[in-house]
Amino acid sequence: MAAGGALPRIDLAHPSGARAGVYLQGAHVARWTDAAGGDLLFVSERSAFAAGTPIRGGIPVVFPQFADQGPLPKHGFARTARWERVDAGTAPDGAAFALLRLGDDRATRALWPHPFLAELRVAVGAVTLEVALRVANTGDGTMAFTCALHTYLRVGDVRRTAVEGLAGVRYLDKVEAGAERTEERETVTIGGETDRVYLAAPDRLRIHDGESGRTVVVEKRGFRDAVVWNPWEELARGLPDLGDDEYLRMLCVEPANAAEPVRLAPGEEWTGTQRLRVEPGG
Ligand code: TA6
Repeated sequence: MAAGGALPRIDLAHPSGARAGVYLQGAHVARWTDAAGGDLLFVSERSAFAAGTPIRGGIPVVFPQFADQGPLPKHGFARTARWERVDAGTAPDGAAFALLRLGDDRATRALWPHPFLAELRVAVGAVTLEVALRVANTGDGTMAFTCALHTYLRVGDVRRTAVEGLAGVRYLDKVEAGAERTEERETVTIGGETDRVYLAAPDRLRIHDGESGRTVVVEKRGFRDAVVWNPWEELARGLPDLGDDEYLRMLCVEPANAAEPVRLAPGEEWTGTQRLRVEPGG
């Protein structure tokens, strides 16, 4: 177990040289480098890495409330909760993995009155990172939650970054007060503040970084929606844990159940998985 600032972290190392770092706070993947040494996740230079403060970058686990869609703290409590390390090692397919767990306690029940068990499994291969969130309803009543893996991809220049795979998909545009629209573009480029929930999005998207020539293929299972977020210049200036120009080096593409909650009867469980795969630039 390593420490980043004061926060304990599990470091994963694949024989190929690929690496990942997972903080117990939030079960937060805050570093992923592939076998070629490419740094794939954006983390802000201003992120505090302090107990109780969300990490700005990496893959925050959003649960049990997406954004401000309810009475809980923004994006729920999972991203600042202390998760427990259950297991870590080498998976049968050779991936380096870690399994972390979060259950309800007095603090979570004060905010959200549901007994639950959440597990996050992170697995690193030579050019892949797989993150699976499993949630079980361990109580006697039905529970409903929204969630996301709020993935900050590192890009050379967001103005030269393209997202492929969203043509024809309906989306809620949070920059336009939640207006519902249809994506017309084969290739979505970012030229201003962007905050969209693409509804029932395709399970595979390609994010092409024009600066490095690198493509990251994002595959999801279990998650219905895909959120695309970049704060752009003005909003970024208002975020104390993001440098003024850092918005240029990040794009969030987030598998999510944001528009409609997941509903679980007692004893039921749900799993959502995201698999990221790097295709190097030519
Ligand atoms: O997923 C997009 C979003 O909900 C945006 O509206 C934006 O606020 C972002 O998440 C980051 O939220 P945070 O609380 O981490 O500043």
